[in-house]
Amino acid sequence: MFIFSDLSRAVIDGDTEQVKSLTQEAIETGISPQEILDKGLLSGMDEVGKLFQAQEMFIPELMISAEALNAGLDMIKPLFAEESKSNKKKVVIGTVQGDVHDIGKSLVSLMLGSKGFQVNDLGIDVSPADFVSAAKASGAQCVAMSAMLTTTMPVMKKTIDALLENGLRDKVAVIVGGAPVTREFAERIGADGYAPDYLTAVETVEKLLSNFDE
Ligand code: B1M
Repeated sequence: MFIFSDLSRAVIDGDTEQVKSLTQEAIETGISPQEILDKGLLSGMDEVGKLFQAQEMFIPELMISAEALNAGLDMIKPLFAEESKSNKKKVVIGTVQGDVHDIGKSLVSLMLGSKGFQVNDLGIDVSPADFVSAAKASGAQCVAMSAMLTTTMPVMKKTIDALLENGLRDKVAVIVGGAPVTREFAERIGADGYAPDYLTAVETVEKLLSNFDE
């Protein structure tokens, strides 16, 4: 469908107004939010990643593309929320300290919310101490961490250590993800779960928390 390639192009161009208008058109045409996201918005960001890698796009353009993508995402968020049914289990989520990439983390957060989890999204650049205090304060059953830089992956291990030091490690399941994170890395740092994408992340949290009381 042309609308998907047009939407991807608008993300690549960082054209927020065009992203908004095409997203609106796609919603009105009855295209599912999942398709708008995967075939339009994210496929555009995939291309942005390739252009950046090839040094054909630079940081300021990346930021503008991310803003444009987020504008479309904001419009489809309520459509995911309509499917929600509360299950009362609590998840604290964030992008780890030193890391400002928020798109993948926000998608995991959105999908968990749409499945009825009570999500406390701490945003980006979240320190181990902040994960610990949020988990403690909310009585969360799960801590979910995203990292997009090889240099920030070690913060995931530091956060697991901080949960242990604060007596929370056996009370929360820890799931990690993000482009450079692998299952092998997750196992090595003692995480309970790993997911390569936002849909698997939700399935993994559901599985991990199926044995926790509400
Ligand atoms: Co940055 N950046 N960036 N960047 N950026 C990457 C990640 C990079 C791979 C680009 C590259 O070099 N090819 C590279 C990292 C290399 C590495 O360490 N391995 C990189 C770099 C180097 C940097 C800077 C250091 C650049 C610089 O300043 N010189 C800098 C760091 C800033 C910082 O964080 N301190 C930087 C900055 C930025 C921007 C701010 C400009 C912008 C982010 C804007 C924003 O997020 N609001 C940005 C962007 C846009 C990217 C790329 C192009 C796209 C990232 C993205 O949003 N993808 C990225 C290239 C790439 O990934 N190919 C790149 C779409 C998103 C849906 O995918 O987040 O991977 P992703 O999420 C996936 C999965 O990973 C998974 O689910 C999603 C899909 O379903 N997932 C989880 C994510 N979190 C999960 C958590 C889970 C489970 C699954 O459980 C809890």
